[in-house]
Parts: sequence; structure tokens; C-alpha cells
Amino acid sequence: MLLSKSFVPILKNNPSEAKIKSHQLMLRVGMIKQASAGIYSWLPLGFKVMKKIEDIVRQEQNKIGAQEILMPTIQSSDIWKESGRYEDYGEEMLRIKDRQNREMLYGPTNEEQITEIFRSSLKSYKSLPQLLYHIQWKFRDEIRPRFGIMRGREFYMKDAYSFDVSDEQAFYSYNKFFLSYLRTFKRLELTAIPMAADTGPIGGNLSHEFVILADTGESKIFTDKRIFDLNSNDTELEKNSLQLMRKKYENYYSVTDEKFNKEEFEKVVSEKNRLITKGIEVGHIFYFGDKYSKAMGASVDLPGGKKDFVKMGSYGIGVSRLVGAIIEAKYDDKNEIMKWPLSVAPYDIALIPMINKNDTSALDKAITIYNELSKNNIDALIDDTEENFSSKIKKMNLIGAPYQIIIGKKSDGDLFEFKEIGKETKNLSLIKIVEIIKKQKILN
Ligand code: P5A
Repeated sequence: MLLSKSFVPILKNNPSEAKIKSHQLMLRVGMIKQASAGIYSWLPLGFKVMKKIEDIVRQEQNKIGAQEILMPTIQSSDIWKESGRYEDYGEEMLRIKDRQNREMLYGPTNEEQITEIFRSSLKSYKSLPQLLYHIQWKFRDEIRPRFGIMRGREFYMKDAYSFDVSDEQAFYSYNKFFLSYLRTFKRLELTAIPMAADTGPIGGNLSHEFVILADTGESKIFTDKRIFDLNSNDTELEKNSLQLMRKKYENYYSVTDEKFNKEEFEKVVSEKNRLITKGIEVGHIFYFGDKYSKAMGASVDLPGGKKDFVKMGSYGIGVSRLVGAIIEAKYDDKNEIMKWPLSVAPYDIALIPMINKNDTSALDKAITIYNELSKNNIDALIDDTEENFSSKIKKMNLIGAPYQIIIGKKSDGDLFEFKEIGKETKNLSLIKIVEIIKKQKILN
């Protein structure tokens, strides 16, 4: 792709309305454009990153056997009246009337809708467990939308729902999502820590928030530092060790402020291991048993002729919020360098030819390199403008493709100036460059 033809409206300076670095960068490189308070259009660069994040989230859901569906954004108020949440949800719910004067709403979450789908489709314990998810826009009329897409009114969420025959089976499903979340965030190069959390309007009494550390985060957290050294691997997906895996995390004190108990914190965490800080909630999982199934009559036949309400949990990931969370974690705002993880980068590599009016040989060379990279499924962005070298580098550092090739006077013959963004330049052949990037892609 040629930069001159891409829709990447870059601003020279940080927009004054943006208070945190993710919001600043997203506006600066034209990833998003505000439509109204807390509501954004996603422009090509931002959209590309969000879709790549969505894909990783999807792959990890599929890996644990969750099945993808798509529920509507607009829901009928009837099901919310059945669960009792129509009134409880309050002002955050965007209520709409259709032309027949029927009360509808823009879904802030989908516990009711999924319970309605389940109860009208499945009747036997033999169909359980069921893990269903969708990735869909939500609307919450937040009182204080802020920090761009971090706390939007309209936002993109992956929400999954589990249906089981017993509490024991349901905890197994809960633990599967717990592990899948650790894996998802790891692939996004984020360290997200599970923290015991409050359940708020979703309900139930077992819940974990997945939080990444950031000064600009809105969640206050209290943890034992040693939790950051834990690592989960795939072999733990086995039934018994899944439970152990969650226990391993729960052995370390780690809670959000609603669950904080000073006395306990000081008793179980030695002073040198205490960490009180802020973080961004990128995911949240809940177990609420039969809260919705009982209120809405979602039951299954058990062996022996009895019936019971299904045991349910729900599991959310803030897909649009993750775009901002990755920037908060990776953007060096002092040096104005963004380095996207290769797995979600808007482009794999930036080609920066030094062009002047009378000599287009560097651009021609860039196009040849581009074609070779394309053949290898490497997505490159060429800066084909006639700006000076330092402003080209500045722009590409903001866009944040993890690799760069500079094509100038020094690139003689088969060797090119290649670098990983923010690091030293090396002179390498194109074959070697392709090999490095392909290898990195496989690791992702
Ligand atoms: C779990 C899935 C739920 O809604 N119901 C279905 C449960 N949980 S939650 O914690 O309320 O939201 C899940 C994740 O969505 C992101 N999120 C937001 N992102 C941007 N702007 C918002 N206003 C917003 N609200 C929630 C968070 O990442 C949260 O963990």
C-alpha cells in the first residue's frame, strides 16, 4: 500500500482533547474519528488492528470448543422484564421504541438473549455443556465516557456464555475460559492478571477481572507482586490441572478495590511483595448459576426424569478497548515510537525510500521489495511522499509497523538497511529479512 493513497490522516501534534497516550496516538494517526460523545468511527488503520485482535480472540475461543453465533444489537424489552433487569439496569440502558410503540433496547450485554435462545432450543442434559459466544457491538450510556475508545458508549465486545448441568461442571467451563483468557492476552503480548472482582449488574458471586497494569487505568488493584511471575501453559488444559491452574493464581492475593480488605492484604502479603496500583480491565468473567435460567425458565431434563435449571456463566473481553490497552502498554510517548505486536500490527513493515524529484530509483526499488514481500504474505506500507527523511521516520514510528527498511543512498546491491522499530539498523538481504519476519509470524 502506498502511504499517499491510504486514508491515514496524520496530525502534526497531539490533539489537546486527548488526556491519555492511547487516545492521543489513535487520534494522531487517524485510527478513529469521534462521531459523538463516546461513539467512534474506525478508520482503516484502527479498524485493521481491531479486526486482528478480534481474530486472535476468536481463535482462542474456538480452541476451547466455544461455538460462534451472532445475536442482534437491538433486543426486545420483554426478556429483560422476565429477568428483572429492565428496571435495575437504569440510565445506562439505551431504550428505544419502534413504530408499533414496542419497547426495545440497544443491548448492553446478552445474558437474557442467550438464555432465551437456549430455552427454546435445548431440553436435555445430553446437549450439555454448551459454550456459545459472539463478537458484537454493545451500547452503554455511560455517565462519563472518556479516554476515547477505552470507556466508550458504543464498544465492541466478545461475550461468551456457558451452560452446564451442575455447579461442578460449570466451574470446569469457568476455568476453561480463565485459561483461554490468559492465552489470549499473552498472544497480544499483554500481561493481564486475573483479580477477584465484584459482579455488579451481571450478578453471581464468582468473578475475575483481567487487568493490565497502567497508570491511566480506571481499576484500582491490590496484588501480591509474585503473581506476575506465573505462567500457564497448554498442558494445563487437562481437567484436573485446570482447577489447579486457577488455584495457582488464586494463591496470590490479587483483588480490585471493591473486594479489598486491608487487614487480609497485610496479613497474607509481606510488605516487600505488596503492590497497590492502577490497571485497565480488558476482560471480565462471571459465574452466576441459575440467576437467569431460573427467572426465565431455562431448564433441562436430567437422567431419571427430573428437571433442573441450567447453570450459567458469562465471559467478556473488551475487543475495542484492547486496541487502546495495547497502546497504553507499548507506546513510548516520550520518543513517539509505537511498536505493535506483529500479530495485530496495521502493517508488518514500513518501506521508507528516500525520494527526490529527479530520482525515483529508490521508490522503484521499494516497489520491487514490496512485490517480493507480498509474495510472502508480508504486508508493507511504502512512504512514497517527498517529505524529508526525518519526518518520514517520525510518521512511520507513530504508525508502528514493527519493522522498517530504509532505501537510500546506502542501499547498494542486495543489502538493505533493516531495523526492528526503535532498535539498531542492520544491513541484510531481502531473503534474510523475509525469513526473520516469517519466523516471527509463526511464533505468533
Ligand atoms: C460478560 C460478558 C459483561 O458485560 N456480560 C457478557 C458480562 N461484563 S463487563 O465486565 O461488563 O464487560 C466486559 C468487558 O467489556 C469491556 N467494556 C468496555 N469497553 C469499552 N467501553 C466501555 N464502556 C466498556 N464497558 C465494558 C471491558 O473490557 C470489560 O471487561
